[in-house]
This record gives sequence, structure tokens and C-alpha cells, in this order.
Amino acid sequence: MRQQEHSRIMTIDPARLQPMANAIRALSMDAVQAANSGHPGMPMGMADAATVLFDRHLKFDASRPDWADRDRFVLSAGHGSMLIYSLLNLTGYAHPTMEEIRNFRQLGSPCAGHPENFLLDGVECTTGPLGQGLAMAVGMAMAERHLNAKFGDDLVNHRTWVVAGDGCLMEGINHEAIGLAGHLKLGHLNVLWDDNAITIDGGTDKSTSEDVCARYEATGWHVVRCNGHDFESIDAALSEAKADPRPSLIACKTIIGKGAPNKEGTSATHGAPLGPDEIAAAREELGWDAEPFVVPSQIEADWRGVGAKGADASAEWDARLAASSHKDAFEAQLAGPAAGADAAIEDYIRELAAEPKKVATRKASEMALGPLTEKLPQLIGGSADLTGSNNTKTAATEPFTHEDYSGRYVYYGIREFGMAAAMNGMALHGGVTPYGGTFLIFSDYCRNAIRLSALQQTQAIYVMTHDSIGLGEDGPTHQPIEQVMSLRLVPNLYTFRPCDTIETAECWALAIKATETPSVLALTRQGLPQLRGEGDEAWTGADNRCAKGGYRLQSASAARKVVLVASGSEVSLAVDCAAKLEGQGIGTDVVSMPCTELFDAQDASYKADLLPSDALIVSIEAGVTQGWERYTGLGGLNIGIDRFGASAPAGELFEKFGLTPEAIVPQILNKLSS
Ligand SMILES: Cc1ncc(C[n+]2csc(CCOP(=O)(O)OP(=O)(O)O)c2C)c(N)n1
Ligand SMILES: [Mg+2]
Repeated sequence: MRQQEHSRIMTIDPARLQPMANAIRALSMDAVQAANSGHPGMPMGMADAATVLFDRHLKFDASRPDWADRDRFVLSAGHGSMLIYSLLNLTGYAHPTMEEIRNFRQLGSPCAGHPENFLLDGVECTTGPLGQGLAMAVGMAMAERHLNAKFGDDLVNHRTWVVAGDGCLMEGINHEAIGLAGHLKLGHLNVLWDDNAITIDGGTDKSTSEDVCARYEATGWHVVRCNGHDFESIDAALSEAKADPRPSLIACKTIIGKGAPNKEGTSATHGAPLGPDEIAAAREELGWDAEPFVVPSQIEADWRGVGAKGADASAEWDARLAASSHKDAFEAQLAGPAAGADAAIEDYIRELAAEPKKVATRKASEMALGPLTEKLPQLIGGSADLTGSNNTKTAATEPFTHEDYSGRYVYYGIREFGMAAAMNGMALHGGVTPYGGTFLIFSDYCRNAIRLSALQQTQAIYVMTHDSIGLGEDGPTHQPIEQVMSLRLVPNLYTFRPCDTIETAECWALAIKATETPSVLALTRQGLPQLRGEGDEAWTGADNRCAKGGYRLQSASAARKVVLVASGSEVSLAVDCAAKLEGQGIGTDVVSMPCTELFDAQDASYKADLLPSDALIVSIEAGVTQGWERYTGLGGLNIGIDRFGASAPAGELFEKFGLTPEAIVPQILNKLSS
């Protein structure tokens, strides 16, 4: 802090700053040229603003990228990735090296086309899908306020800075994100808008006449404008933003591709190399005579100084932590909830084993969340305006509001995409593990954020209820058909569809233990019988049968001819079908398959034992059948729904769509005899 105050009162010296900014420009245009692909315009346009931000405002220590109280920097305009790669290299992060920058966009270089959080320290989140970086920053700022409320200014007091372009602000998610941030009065969130009035297709006047600043003001933001190429103007705006208690939009009027004399100000600089002639002209214009990928020593030293200036603040923070009465609790908070998940639900599962409960799995989820939220302080829940339907609120979680950020329950409003992105930001920030609810059908509204959870290896837990035609009367707009299977397609995402109270608790434990994998819990609206309990009387984490993704819930009595594989609400249906088949002397196993991703990870012998080649394998799930052939083989039978649902009471719908023992058993008999 002292360092920052010191630098703020230092006078601004363009003779020092301009070459520093030009180093970003040179690296960006040269790297894009070398790759013959990329976006030089954005980094060249925002080089001056980024230089002032890093030099005079951003709290960071390049030698310590994981310092918990660092400011977060999010390049929401991810196509301008060379901006952040330049900044990280110049300020002295261990990576990217200059060699890695030379290999921008090539296989093996951490300088990927768009910034990836898992490839480079200092990249706080993966960006590229426009709008989501800013929306994740909202979550980071929420996490910061929450931890500040719990642990105080001494340990948690940092800002979240964002660089966003016209595209980020034009995307629909921007409306959700800034509405939430404005409402929550996230004053430590500051967004630098690269206001260059250019997008890919040309001038923004082709597609928008929106008064962006007025929109931000209308949602409770502070707005300040500056000339994005005037260091004094930028610095004054950033200082004003920090001083204002509201989240701030800093509209930086910039020229895209600034420094490229013939192409600047045009979309020609957006997404293509400048070409050798224009690069030569830019070198002339900028007075930059160094070879590509060479930064003159004085300029490099100035940048390294910027990267090192936070070292004092980070050491002072260490001292404060060492002396803090919160030290243990703070460190436990940052360590996350995974280690405590099993213990938190042990007693609860044992009680269920003793006293079975017939409830909807959404209710079972609420019941599991009781002890989980009580014992795991890192969990922060919420819902996109469906709290009473998603059953996400527990007694242990008070509302998170601008008056009390210590609360652990977020009223996200009807902002599914914004919620999912904010959850990613919270998880990436660290110290909190977010879960949030909506109807499963609206997973499509937040789908790209769920995808980014998976890509970023971020632990966000999606509580998605009303998971099939079983929701009944709301009809086909609300009835998931393809959603469960389509979520299973996303790599590194666990899609859980538990069948009863005990499976729901087990799936919750697995989701909380999956620190690098997000989870979707697909839960029913309708009540389901409790199928588990036998053998669970002394449950411990080692007894979590869902951990293998699929398991034999019930073994055949007669000689086994059939294996029924089902998930969620259809497991009890499978049990009923099995009873009928056994009644006719046809031995039938029932396999519960709450998570195909975990099942797929098991070894071949486990899978072969569960799904033997000498039995007829039948899948039953109230959704699309496509994908189940993977488990049933082409000779198997796939029972499901390959059309949209209908509006009616759930029981009638299960009958209409043939999801009853009366409709299923004859098909199995037919198949056996064919
Ligand atoms: C959600 C999404 N839609 C489309 C794109 C493709 N795209 C990348 S940059 C861009 C234009 C963005 O314009 P702006 O933010 O003004 O960036 P600038 O051209 O000023 O660098 C588009 C459409 C994307 N990356 N993400
Ligand atoms: Mg633009």
C-alpha cells in the first residue's frame, strides 16, 4: 500500500511511460506477425492505459503470482492476449519467457491464442468468449468482499481490474453482470473500457447507438472518461475510480492499432498481422528501432521495477497474516472444503439409512446442504430467482448483500448466465466454493459459462432442478429432454443425476471433492422413493457408491439375462421393471448410473462386470436416448424420450411417453425373444 501511495504522488513522466507502452506495442505486433495470426489492434490501442494501470495502480508482485491479496487483472477482451503476455513478460513473471512469446499461438507455448488460466500464472481466468471475463470479474469482486467481511482489511483488501472492449459491453451477459455488480455495490471492481468504436465489421456505428455510459450509470455504476493515450488523463480517471465507492467504468477513448500509421483506427488492425511494411512504418512512428522480441535494457529495467514494486506490500501482508488472530481460519478458508466433505455428511447419511425418506432429489439436495453449509464455511450458495424451487437456501447461509458481505447466499436475480460466470469468478478467486441453482432447462442459458468452468478446471457446482418431464405441468419449454445428455458431452464436467436421498448426498460430496472439475447436479421436482440404505448404516466416504459413477444397485435373483441401467428418477422405475421380469423368471440386475463421466473412468473389468456382454442391456432415462448405446451396445435397448415433452401432470406424462413398467417390460421381452 505504502508503495502505491508513493507512486501516486510521483509525477507522471511520459518520457519513461511512453517507451514502456511502446514495448507492448512492439511485442504485440511482432508476435502476431511471427504467428501470422492474432490481434495486434487491441494491445496497441490499450498499451498506454495498461501501462498506467500496472505502473501506478495495480497491486501485484510478479515474483508471487499466488499472493492471496493481490489485485486481480482480467483481460476480458481475450483476443488482445498479447497485451497480457507482454505485461507478464515485461514485469518479470517467470512466464511467458521471450521465447514463449516468439512462439505465440504455437503448440506448446503457454501464449495461446486467448489467455488460459491454466497455462500461465497471472492469467486469472480464461477469456475469449466476449463478455464473460467481465462477468467473472464480478464474481472475483464478490469473493473479495466476502473474505474482507470475514477477515478484515489487514488480510483481504484488493481490487479487481478489467480491460474490456466494445464486444464485451455489447454482449447480453454484460447486462446481467453489471446489474449484479451495481446492485451489490462492488466498489473494488474497476472496468477499463477500450472505447475505440471499432469491432470486426468496422465502426460500431454500423451496429449500435447505445449510450454505454448512461447504461452503466443507470445500473448504479460510477463512470469516468479519459483519453486513453494521455497518461495524466488515464491516471486521473483510475484514481477517481478507486476513490468512488461504486463499481467504476473507465471509458478510455482509444485508437485501435495506435502506432501503426496507415492502419490505426480501422478494423484492419483487429485480427490480422499488420504486415512487414506497416510494421516498419510503425517502428518509425514509435521511434522503436530494436529488433523483434528485443526490449532495450532501460525500458526492460523500468518494467521489471514495476513488477518488483509490490514486493514490500506482499511482505507486509505476510507479517500481518503471521500476527493475525484469523491466521488459521483464513488458511483453512483458502484450503477449501474438499477435505471436510465426507465427514460433514456421514451422520446425515447414517440417519437416512436408519430412517428412509421419500422426497424429491431437489429436497434431498437441500437436506444434504444443511450439514454441508453448516460445516463447510467456504460454500456460498445462491439461485437465479428460484430459491424455493431449487432448494438452495439453508439455515446456515444468510443473504449476501451490500450491507453484509459476510452472507453466504446470493440472490442472483434472473441472470443465469451472469450467475454461472460470477460463480466461475468466485471459484477462480479462491477462498470460496460457489454453488448456484436454476432449472435444468436453463443450463442452456448459461451453457458457455459451464463450458468455461470445465475448461478452466474451476469448481463451480450447478444445482439444476426440474430435470425431466417429471416437472409436469409447466410443459415442454421447461422440460429438459436433451440437456442431461448434452451436459455429459462437455469434457471435465461431472453431470450427476442421483436417484434418491443417499445418492444425492453422495453426489454432493463428490462435487465438493472435485477441486478441478465443475459439477451439475440434475435433480427432480417430483418425490422419489429411497432405494439405498442397506449397507449404509455405518457410511463413511469410502462407502460412496456413486464415486465409481455407476454401480450395481440390485442383483438378479434368477439367472441373469437383463441389466437395466438408469439414472435419477428412472432408477426406481428400473427397480419396478426388474421386479416384473424376475416375476417371470428373468434374472435382472439394476445398475444405477448417477455419473457417466466417473463410470467411464473405471477400469475395463469393472465396466464389464457391471455391463456384461452376455446380458441384454437396457437404458432407461427420461431424456434423449442418443448416447446410451455406449453402454447398451447396438444390440441393447434404449428407453427414453426423443421428442419434446408436453404439459400435464407428471404421472400422466410418464405414461404417455412409455416410461412405465407396463410399457417397458414387453419391449424387453420382445427383444429377448428376437
Ligand atoms: C461471444 C463472442 N462472440 C464473438 C466473438 C468473436 N470476436 C472476437 S473479437 C470480436 C470483436 C470485438 O470487438 P471489440 O471488443 O470492440 O474489440 P476490438 O476490435 O476493439 O479489439 C468478435 C466479434 C467472440 N470472441 N466471442
Ligand atoms: Mg472495439
